[in-house]
Amino acid sequence: MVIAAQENGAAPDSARTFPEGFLWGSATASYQIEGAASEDGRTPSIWDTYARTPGRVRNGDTGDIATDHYHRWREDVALMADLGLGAYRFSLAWPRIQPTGRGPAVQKGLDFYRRLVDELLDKGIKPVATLYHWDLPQELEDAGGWPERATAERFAEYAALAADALGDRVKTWTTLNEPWCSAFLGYGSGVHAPGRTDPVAALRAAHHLNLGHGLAVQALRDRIPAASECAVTLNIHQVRPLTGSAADADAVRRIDALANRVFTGPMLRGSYPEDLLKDTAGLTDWSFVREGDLQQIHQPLDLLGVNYYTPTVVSEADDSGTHASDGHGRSDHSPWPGAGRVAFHQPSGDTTAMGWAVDPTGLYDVLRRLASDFPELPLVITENGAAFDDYADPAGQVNDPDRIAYLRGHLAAVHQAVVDGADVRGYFLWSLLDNFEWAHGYGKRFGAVYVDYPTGTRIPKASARWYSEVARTGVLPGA
Ligand code: IFM
Repeated sequence: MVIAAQENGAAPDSARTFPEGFLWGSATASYQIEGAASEDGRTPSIWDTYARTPGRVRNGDTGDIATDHYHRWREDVALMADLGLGAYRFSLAWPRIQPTGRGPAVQKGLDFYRRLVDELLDKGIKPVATLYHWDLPQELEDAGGWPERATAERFAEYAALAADALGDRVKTWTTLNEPWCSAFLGYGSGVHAPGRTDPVAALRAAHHLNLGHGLAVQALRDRIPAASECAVTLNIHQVRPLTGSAADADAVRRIDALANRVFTGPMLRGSYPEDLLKDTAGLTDWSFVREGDLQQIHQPLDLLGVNYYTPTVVSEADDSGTHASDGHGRSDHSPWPGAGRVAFHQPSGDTTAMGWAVDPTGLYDVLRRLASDFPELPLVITENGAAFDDYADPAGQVNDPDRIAYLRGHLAAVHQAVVDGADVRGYFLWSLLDNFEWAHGYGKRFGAVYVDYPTGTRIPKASARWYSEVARTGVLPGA
């Protein structure tokens, strides 16, 4: 590991040039930015329901208006063009395209994304579409949600509709965003929608998300040009032991199985990890995995999307363990079914406004591990970034040196991973805009562009200008 000089966001000392063709982009997600929650036929998703439930989201915030991107998309594309970004990762709102989660597509929903994609292409920005970034149509949740196989089948039908409408324009697709959050925060700890707290439902959800991914990849491949790319985006956890003890190493193994290998196993190897099945045997016999499912899930991919923010530090716990400091929100219910006695620890050093430790070495380690475990699979950082307590000063400027330091450190880590052999094809800053940060509402600002919510005014932060220079030149400047 040779990026010690950049640890904790400290600056690298010499300029680093990224490979020719490296993709520089930014990312968003439908519910977090679009607003227009009931326009043009869109119906509630599980996040609409969750956000409207008192006590679930800070301050009672909802995505009803969000950044009003549904109406300001042209301005947002112009912002990206001004910043010189080469790519934009966005998600399609399932309830905008298929409001009940079944049946034909709503033309107005498709038209919105066609206009957006056409504008991006017109400005020379590559569109990268995510099919599912957590906004499940509420009707599908009412019918059982991700714990049920039917949801995976519906997801493949929706993928087909999206591919039919946009497959001639969008050349890179990712199926799911962070299925770990959908399964384990949504159905385990309940800190995400739909807010259920049932460990078995969480494991069933993980399997049906895997199945949905595999079926959706097949639906896409049947419709999009052969040269188009299919991916999935995983928030690979860099799990580290608190001490060198064997007990802590086993805590790492158990969390790694539930955080990472429950997805990479079936998707990229065609099987669930044996140790995961054993660890969770007291909860389920996994009989919801039917014959043939693993073949359906294990589809060849062109890229693996990696989201990284901070490492996870664990140890064996003396008692039943505390999950409060695992960085994923407070709940009396664990998002780690079957993990047993695991304690989560705050890594030392600087933190972002989320309380997440700033540690680019975690990103380096994730990339090196994936490059070694799946050497044939190119990687793309589909999300990386940080929330800080940004504000516009009296001159209307937003200065965010901490975000620049964070990005600098993490880009140095990506560069070093590339130098050391990882095939990383691009980087998407999370996020283009300040937006609805799930259970934190609008209280956490991740954007490179500041949003004044009452007026919708956008102000590129100092970090946006800094990132723009990196994106235009492909060079991470020295300190
Ligand atoms: O805002 C989220 C995003 O929706 C998914 N990945 C993590 C981000 C920051 O929490």
